[in-house]
Amino acid sequence: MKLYLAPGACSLALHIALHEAGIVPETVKVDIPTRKTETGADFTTVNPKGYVPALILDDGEMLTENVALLDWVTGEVPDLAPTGKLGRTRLLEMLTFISTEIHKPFIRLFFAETDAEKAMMTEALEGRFAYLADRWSGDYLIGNRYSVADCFLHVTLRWAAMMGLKIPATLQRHSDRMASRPAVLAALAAEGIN
Ligand SMILES: N[C@@H](CCC(=O)N[C@@H](CS)C(=O)NCC(=O)O)C(=O)O
Repeated sequence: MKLYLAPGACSLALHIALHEAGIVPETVKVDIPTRKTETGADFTTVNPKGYVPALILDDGEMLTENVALLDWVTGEVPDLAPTGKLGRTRLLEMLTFISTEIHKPFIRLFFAETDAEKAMMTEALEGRFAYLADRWSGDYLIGNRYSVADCFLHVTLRWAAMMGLKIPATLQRHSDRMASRPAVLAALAAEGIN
């Protein structure tokens, strides 16, 4: 299995989830601005969408899109998903929230061209983290059970720290706990970051 990633980018969520699932993928780093892989190949010939993550399965199938990929991991290892009648729906609800309401605004924050845009995205993101913190119970994001959603949240909390956002104490504790998980350490080491 081969994972195309950019170190520390949203692809890190899948990378952590794969390690949690006991899957150690071959990794290929992509330079996002040039869309070249570390071997100098044109990444768009692999994934015409041009963005990471892209996962090549052993049979050659390619999977893209964080929500689908993280859901796929739970198909491989159901222990990484919430349980119960609404478990999968709650997982997709949370992954979609992180993807569309947290991940995408971060992209706007990273590339904000004015202070006003930066302030607007900062406020929006801090509000969304506060929303999660206000509904938090237990140690994990959904139903007090560790899931692939925690992997995705962790990556966005790393970005929040990097951008100096205010993080609620509950989420900071989650991020600190996540940082010492062997799967997180293994994925970071493979990406050459800390
Ligand atoms: N819809 C995709 C978006 C993935 C995405 O935004 N990846 C970023 C890194 S965090 C990227 O590769 N951006 C390059 C680009 O959009 O050209 C997903 O949810 O997986």
